[in-house]
Amino acid sequence: MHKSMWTDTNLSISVINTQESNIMEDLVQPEAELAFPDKRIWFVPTQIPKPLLESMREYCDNLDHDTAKVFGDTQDGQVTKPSVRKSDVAWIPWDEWVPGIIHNLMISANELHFKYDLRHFNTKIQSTVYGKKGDMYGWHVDGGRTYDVDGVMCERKLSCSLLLSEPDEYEGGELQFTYYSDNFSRLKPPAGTAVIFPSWVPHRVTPIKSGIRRSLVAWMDGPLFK
Ligand SMILES: O=C(O)CCC(=O)C(=O)O
Repeated sequence: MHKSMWTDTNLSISVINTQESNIMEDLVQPEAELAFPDKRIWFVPTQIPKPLLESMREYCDNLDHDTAKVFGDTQDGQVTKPSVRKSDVAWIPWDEWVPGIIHNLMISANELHFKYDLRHFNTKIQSTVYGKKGDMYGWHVDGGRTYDVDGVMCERKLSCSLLLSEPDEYEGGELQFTYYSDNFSRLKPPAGTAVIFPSWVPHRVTPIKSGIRRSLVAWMDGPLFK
């Protein structure tokens, strides 16, 4: 079953392994009571069978990965910036079978929980490999850039990370979220878990100490939040 992890501003939580922890049970809030800024992390233990997860990994292994980039300080496009982001990424066209699984998860999460006005997937889906010691992605938000689609200003609104690696395959590499100084989550979910969150929530992937962490990352866009 999908779960919403809601965090109170007075509560500091740490979810290292969602299978061993029942803390999320206590944090589930009735949907109707959740205000816009309280709709944050939505977990889907997708039950994707192991052989299918393996096929997804194989599919990603066959892609040409390149050094991940970030938006630079100017409008000149994307640059590599190892102090901010170190990993390898490849891009999957969104009409192939792997993104199809993720898009279903995102559309479902939106119907059940976020209820944003979403229009489309604006980019390809990202296969991410944190495969070298020190690979990481520092604090960032996925949203914040706006653009015109047929006269409608749009932005990234919903983000998804689908973990393809089991927690015991790598050390470090926690997916962390922060929202207010006393509200912090540390996640290392089982392979096949989708973590879906608003693109405005600050998050990071902590440095890999050993092993390889693989994720599939996708975004959905729509007219600006109002
Ligand atoms: O790898 C992940 O789980 C998340 C990566 C991320 O935050 C991003 O690519 O924007």
